[in-house]
Amino acid sequence: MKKALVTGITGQDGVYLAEHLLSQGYDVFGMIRGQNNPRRATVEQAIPQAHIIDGDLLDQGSLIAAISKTQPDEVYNLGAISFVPLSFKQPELTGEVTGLGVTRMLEAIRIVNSKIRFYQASSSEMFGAAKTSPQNEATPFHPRSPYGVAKVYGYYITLNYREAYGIFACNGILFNHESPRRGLDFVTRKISRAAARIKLGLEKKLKLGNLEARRDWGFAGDYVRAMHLMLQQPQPDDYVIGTGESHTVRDFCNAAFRHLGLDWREHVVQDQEFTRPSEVDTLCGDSSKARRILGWEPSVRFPDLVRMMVEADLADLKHEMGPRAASRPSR
Ligand code: NAP
Ligand code: F7E
Repeated sequence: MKKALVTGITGQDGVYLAEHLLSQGYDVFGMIRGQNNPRRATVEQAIPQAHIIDGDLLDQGSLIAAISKTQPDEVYNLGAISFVPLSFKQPELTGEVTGLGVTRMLEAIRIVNSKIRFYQASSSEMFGAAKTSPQNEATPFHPRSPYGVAKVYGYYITLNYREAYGIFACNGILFNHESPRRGLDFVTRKISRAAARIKLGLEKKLKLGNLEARRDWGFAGDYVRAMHLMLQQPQPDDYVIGTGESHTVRDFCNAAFRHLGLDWREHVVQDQEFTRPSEVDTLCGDSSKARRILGWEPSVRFPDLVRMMVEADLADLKHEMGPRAASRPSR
């Protein structure tokens, strides 16, 4: 039975990836940081078959200990400070976790067993202010946030350990991927949650920043399949993963509210608080290489993704409200 160690198991992708690896017959170890991490219980409930192991990307010794103890065949490094606005507020910590954390994990692999295969969660945010569209593996990087800069460092250190030490290390350059498990602050989930709350009469307004930003949004469940496929190839390589379609934040609002019979223009207000010191205006992924070599295809398109997220938030809120949901006047 193959063994995989996953950092960031408490995040959106960590849970989907663990489920996928378990379905492929893996023994899965999920790394959790901190004392009394509040998300530990959620992971234990969602994926009870996964084993929890302590560790922190800020702590080299804990990574060496985790690798020595679990002796994995594959390591998936999903742990990061991943919220772009937080990276502007805490740029140094972002560099430590999202950037140097990759080096610490690669060092742990090099020291304990350099045959372990390594996946690095690289990001389309590395392209930032790209001059060409769509972006592929050859597009130059121009990150626009401390997060994007830290991911560029993580990308290159992964490449360097491949070239210097022959480690089977791959970068998955993933465009935005979403789901009902997406963190509540990311724009898609913020919109789906608010639309559902407004529908149920729990809220009236939704404050957003730049409505013109354009992203290539896919479904997280599809994207974790690509991570696994990268580590099953005969040679390590880097792959762009996206749908090839992009939409604005405004489009997402329109689709989400319309699905509930609402007009987004009556509810969405713009607020400077949610604009960024420097923005990534538009991103769109060209995944031809992944389609050709990995045989990877996304299965969920934009309208279905929006529907999936809105429906899940509505069901979740109704469940939380109990009988109150039926008696409350909805919009
Ligand atoms: P997420 O939901 O924000 O999860 C981030 C994970 O990192 C959490 O489990 C968090 O654990 C963990 N983490 C934070 N600080 C850590 C530390 N010091 N040591 C160890 N773990 C730490 O992110 P996601 O959306 O699942 O994304 C997974 C990865 O893919 C991230 O690296 C992200 O940057 C990257 N990525 C995401 C997207 C996307 O669209 N989702 C696209 C491209 C790349 P706690 O629960 O302890 O905070
Ligand atoms: O913003 C705009 C915002 O925070 C998307 C992370 O997973 O994907 C994610 O990064 C766009 C931006 O994601 C609000 O300005 C408008 O242009 O959902 P987001 P992100 O910054 O694209 C990449 C690939 C990653 O790797 C990251 O880890 O939406 N926007 N109004 C807003 N964004 C937020 N969060 N909140 C707003 O109110």
